[in-house]
Amino acid sequence: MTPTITAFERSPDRGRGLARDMRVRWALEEVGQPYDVRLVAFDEMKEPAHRLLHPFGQIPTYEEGELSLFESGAIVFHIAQRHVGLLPDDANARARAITWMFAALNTVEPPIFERAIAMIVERDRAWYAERLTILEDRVRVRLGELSSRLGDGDWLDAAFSAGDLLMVTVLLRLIGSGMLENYPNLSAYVARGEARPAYKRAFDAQLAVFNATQTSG
Ligand code: GTB
Repeated sequence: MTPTITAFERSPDRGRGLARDMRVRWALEEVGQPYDVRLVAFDEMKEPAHRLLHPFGQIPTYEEGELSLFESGAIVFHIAQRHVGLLPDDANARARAITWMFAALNTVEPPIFERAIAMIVERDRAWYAERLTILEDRVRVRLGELSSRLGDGDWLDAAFSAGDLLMVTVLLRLIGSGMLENYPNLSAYVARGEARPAYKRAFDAQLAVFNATQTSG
């Protein structure tokens, strides 16, 4: 059965692949699972019909027959469990890969997300510069720790896994900030993720959505 995911009809990131449908698209591409996409407008996300799929009125969602999921991490985990390619067979290696999935979403993403939100909603506040410094310091702490653990490895735990997929999507939010560049191994790690054919297919698919909005007006 072909799953259907939801994505922004008009993503505020203008096709840069930063919205969270990107990680779901990438996971589906990695495992070779074709999928359909239903595009939703901002107001539509808050309607009862969409809230049946997503209690918080957001994207992405995932529907597959009777199953309906929300939360990008849970969706990627579901895809990784159902298909070969995103989680190792060895039980301990699998548990470690799942640990990295949680680390990406629970430990590394929060300070990066906080910074991104502050840059949007707090920019005009008198204390913005001071707050941004504090938030960026927190991001740097996590980047330093992650960089130390990655060392000269290609991926976080031997083979590429769903943990790397989520971590790369989290770090991509820092592109253009100048912060990632201070950790050459992390920059190379992100580039390694972006170079994967499955990433490129997913990226092109979401970019095509943005490009279509440019021609349709
Ligand atoms: N924890 C949930 C998950 O991981 O699935 C969070 C889902 C979420 O934040 N969805 C956002 C959404 O639907 C889109 S991805 N927002 C609409 C709303 O809440 O009303 C977050 C996002 C949005 C925009 C950019 N950007 O422009 O760069 C990047 C990321």
